[in-house]
Amino acid sequence: MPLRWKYESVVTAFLQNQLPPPEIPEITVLGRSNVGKSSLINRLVGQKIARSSGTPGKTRSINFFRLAGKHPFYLVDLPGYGYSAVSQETRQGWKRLVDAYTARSATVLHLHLVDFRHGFLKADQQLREWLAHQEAPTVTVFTKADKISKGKWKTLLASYYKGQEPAFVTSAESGAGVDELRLFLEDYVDRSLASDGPEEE
Ligand SMILES: Nc1nc2c(ncn2[C@@H]2O[C@H](COP(=O)(O)OP(=O)(O)O)[C@@H](O)[C@H]2O)c(=O)[nH]1
Ligand SMILES: [Mg+2]
Repeated sequence: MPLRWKYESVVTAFLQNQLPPPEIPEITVLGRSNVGKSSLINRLVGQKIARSSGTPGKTRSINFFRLAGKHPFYLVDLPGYGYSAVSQETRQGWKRLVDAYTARSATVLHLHLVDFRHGFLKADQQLREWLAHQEAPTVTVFTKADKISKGKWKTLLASYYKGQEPAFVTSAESGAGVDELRLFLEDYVDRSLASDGPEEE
């Protein structure tokens, strides 16, 4: 039986004072609009909890999905950081919200979603620069792998990815790689809580 998470609730924050208190570990899902953030969240949870749309750059809110595995945690849907075609004013507001979000220091891991067909685009390089300044580590998750024939996965992955940390190749469509990612995240939440707790002799 593959691991399952129970979906408990969602908090939507448009403004800083709507951010939930930093009480449980948070795993952030980020990447360009349309890269497949909402679809992957839905596939990981096995339920349509995040709205997926074909229209990029619509979302101006941060969605916190409270899930329970062994321990409760938030999966956080954080839409395109800084690179949406919006007015200067909207972008400033969005930046303030994202800065307030990260300042809470509840994030234990960032998942950077990258389209497996395209690899790291300019927007992804910008995001990586931002991520490099964040406290929590980043893991790369390639999306839409169903669009590439499986025989090409290994070579393609090697051509994009030279990092040391794990990278996942996934498809929200076929479910490829999703069970592995879920297990990894569950384990990550566990370990982040263990390392937070009181030291034992
Ligand atoms: N073929 C395929 N399409 C996908 C996959 N994941 C997402 N999509 C499609 O890509 C579009 C954007 O997905 P969405 O999850 O809304 O992206 P978001 O903007 O990053 O949240 C939608 O039309 C999805 O149906 C996938 O794994 N395979
Ligand atoms: Mg989305």
